[in-house]
Amino acid sequence: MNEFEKNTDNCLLNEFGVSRQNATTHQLYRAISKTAFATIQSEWKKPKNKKTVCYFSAEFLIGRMITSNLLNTGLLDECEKYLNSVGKSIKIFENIEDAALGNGGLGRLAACFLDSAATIGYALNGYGIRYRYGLFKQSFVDGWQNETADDWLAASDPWSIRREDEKVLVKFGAQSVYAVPYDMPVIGYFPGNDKAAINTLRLWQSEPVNAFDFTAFNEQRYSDAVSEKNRAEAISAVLYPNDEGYEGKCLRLKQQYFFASASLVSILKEYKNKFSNDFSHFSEQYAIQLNDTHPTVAIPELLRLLTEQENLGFDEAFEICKNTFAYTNHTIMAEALEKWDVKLFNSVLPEVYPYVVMINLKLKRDLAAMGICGNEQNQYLILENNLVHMARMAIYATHSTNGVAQIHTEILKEKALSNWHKLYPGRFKNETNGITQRRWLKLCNPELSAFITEKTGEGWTVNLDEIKKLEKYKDDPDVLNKFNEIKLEKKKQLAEFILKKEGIKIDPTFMFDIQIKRLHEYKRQLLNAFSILDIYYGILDGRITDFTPTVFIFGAKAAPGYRRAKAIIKYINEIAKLINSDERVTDKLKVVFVQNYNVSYAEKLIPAADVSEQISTAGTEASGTGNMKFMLNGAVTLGTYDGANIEIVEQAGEENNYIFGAEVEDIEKIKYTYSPKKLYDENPRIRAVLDSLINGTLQDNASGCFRELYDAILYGTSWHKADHYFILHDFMSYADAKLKVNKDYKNKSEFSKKCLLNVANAGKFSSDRTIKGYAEDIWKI
Ligand code: 26Q
Repeated sequence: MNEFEKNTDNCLLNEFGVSRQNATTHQLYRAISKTAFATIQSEWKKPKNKKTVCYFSAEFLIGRMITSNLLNTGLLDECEKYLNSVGKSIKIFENIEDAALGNGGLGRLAACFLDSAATIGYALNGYGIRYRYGLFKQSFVDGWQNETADDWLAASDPWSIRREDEKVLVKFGAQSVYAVPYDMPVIGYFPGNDKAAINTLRLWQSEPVNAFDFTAFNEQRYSDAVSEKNRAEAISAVLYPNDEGYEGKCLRLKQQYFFASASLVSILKEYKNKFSNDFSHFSEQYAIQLNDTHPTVAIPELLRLLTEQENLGFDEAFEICKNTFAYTNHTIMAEALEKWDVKLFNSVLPEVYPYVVMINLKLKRDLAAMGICGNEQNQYLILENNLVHMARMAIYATHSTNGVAQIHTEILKEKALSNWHKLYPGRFKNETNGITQRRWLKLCNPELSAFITEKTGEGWTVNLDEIKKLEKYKDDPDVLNKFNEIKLEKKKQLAEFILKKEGIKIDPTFMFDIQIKRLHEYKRQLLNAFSILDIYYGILDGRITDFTPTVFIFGAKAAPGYRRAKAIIKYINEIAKLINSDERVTDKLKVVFVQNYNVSYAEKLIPAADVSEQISTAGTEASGTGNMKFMLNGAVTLGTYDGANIEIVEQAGEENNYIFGAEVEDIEKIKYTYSPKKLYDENPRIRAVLDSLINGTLQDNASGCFRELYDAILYGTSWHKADHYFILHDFMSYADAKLKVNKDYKNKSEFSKKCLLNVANAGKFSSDRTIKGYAEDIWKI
């Protein structure tokens, strides 16, 4: 018996009194995790003698930890053998919950960055919130989204260590709570890589200072007795299930301050252990990256701590802040930039607000010195119109602002933040997003990974550029065949999983066309839905012949308060019902909306895709990262010139992808004259799909929500013009592109060649490259 087996057996015996033969899945999960954890313990928390990066983020969408940790420690095979010895496989851990402590792209990016930094060997630690409940679980009831709490801790959390001794007191005016850190090891990819490190993800949990009020209890005021506990625990209770859409809620601000303040206090403590009260080295020792504006309250908080507790002067403290902090912007849409009502801010954080005022005064002086006076200043002010503008603070009080894809950064510089760019041109940078190839190829697609390794060597796991070596096989029929076989195998596996989870049977020989991402109007799931209906009508009326059988797959969660997004889910589910029950198209068309789309589901869907749907209105998707995952797994992109799609096509060739629709410049030109009603009146195909919303073809249970979608597209609303996201404008171009993919798919070898060329040219999209970019351009490490 080897060490791993011995230790796991011991752990099972000691903790649960069971042998491996009769251990439950949860017991095995815990014992294997603990054993793997023990093997890295001595490497963890070794002090590192270099600059440390602190990645502040309200979200870390890490997904399932056990498999990636086993992969990175090199224990995956041993674990598989261990489980095989009792007739099980690593698949049993599919029932273990994901850690869904994030909404989507921004949170998943943070998780990829942790993996990359540890693999490269940078000292980068994550700081965030240990939400009691992560993103809600989704199911469909009669086609409507239903939400329930995500109890991710139910199976215990073997990967975290509670550090009672490092808890921190956080004050909100009269209320005080403890922030208790739970540390998770972030394990770099070790096999064959001597640079790898083990970093830390520190997540703070909010707890009461006094858990129980005995006096109140004795006076029979039972709810008073636990009210402090409830109020404290509320702070880290739930992740806000809302991306983009701004919602100024007092609890959200408390969350942000809670983790920003606790993190800073613990960083300062660490720093002072080394340098005591000499703060002149602080920004050489630490870089703090703000993942969007969500942790930006850390800026006035650090100012407060340095001046009030460390007795630094304001200007000196401000310089330290500026040199330490850097800000990443993830959205173009002005309405999504965080702003807080001054009254609310001041009442929740009375100790911090004065520092916002001081930063604003300093900004005014700087503006005046640059010749910007009077009303001219308003567009820059952090305090304007009774609002605290977080993005303005994040740009002004840091040394770097970056966008997340070339086009996004250009739009920031030329439009959204052009005024700031004029003031501080040197501060603006681009760092195109990336994904970790360890999770998004090696782990989720072992079949393709093994084949790539066979053809190019092992190097791509830590240097994705090496995947380019695959390109020389683009005309090799054996390689293309094998490539096809692997794709078919992944499609079979997905079909089996979907049958089990959704009870829907899909044919793995169909083409798989997949759109998975948060549900948003700008991402245009509705455009996809319309085009499917158009294909359905086209097949029925004979306009479309010779159609390659296709299954259209959706996965998406809608923010619970986003009514129109929920209407779109219902609409797509009704389309699925209509099409899947029509025997005339059974051998041609299938539509599936999977429930509870999350990281683990993505790991199954992405390797099985032939077509990746990336169809946001040009100029709206900052980058996208799902697009990169599909590319790496050999799907072609059907997409607009938006976000990172542009760079994907630049790498893999336009001829190997399917680009359609208006570009940013086109939209600029038409945006004031655009008339969707005209397109509707003139084009019978557009009319047919749109009318399905109101003519009884599809039922919304008399809620009126389909009519509302219809009206929004044709007539607009009080807050948006008609068809704000140009769905009808792009419809024909999209429908044509979709039929083109469908036709091209028939030529198996030509199509596989496109897929292979996408894989071979995905090197740029490793988050290893991204994180090296941040290290060089921003953190200077
Ligand atoms: C803000 C205020 C109140 C409540 C919630 C929020 C909130 C929460 C999450 C605002 C935004 C988010 C998440 C945004 C996000 O995921 N953006 C995506 O970031 C990716 C990584 O850079 C990009 O690839 C995507 O294009 C972008 O949409």
